[in-house]
Amino acid sequence: MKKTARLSLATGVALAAVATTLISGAGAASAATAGATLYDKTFYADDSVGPGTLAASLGSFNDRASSIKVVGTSSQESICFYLDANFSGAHFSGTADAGSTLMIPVLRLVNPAYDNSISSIRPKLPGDCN
Ligand SMILES: [Ca+2]
Repeated sequence: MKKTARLSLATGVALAAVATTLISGAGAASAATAGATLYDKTFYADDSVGPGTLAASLGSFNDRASSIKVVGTSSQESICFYLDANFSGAHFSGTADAGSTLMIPVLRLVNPAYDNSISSIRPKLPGDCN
């Protein structure tokens, strides 16, 4: 089963990404944490942090994310990513439908300003990230 995940930018541009299907069942539970996981390097390499859906600051992971996954487990997950702490500054959002994963392997290709710049995340409110 494949579903489409969406990445919405503050500019209103929407990108589509082919979502991977999560493996469910015994032995795979640890692979499916709902919400966002941020990785220091591109293609999900090196250190990572999994704040899930809410973090007013990312602590030692501030300004480090270079690739991202957003996982929708039992329900759709739509996450806002902010370039400043406490949900402020420039932002964009990523959405994964239930049972799918939004993959952003090279964040700088979405927007060079986003690379090594994410400082907080929270669930997308109805309508917007503002
Ligand atoms: Ca980085």
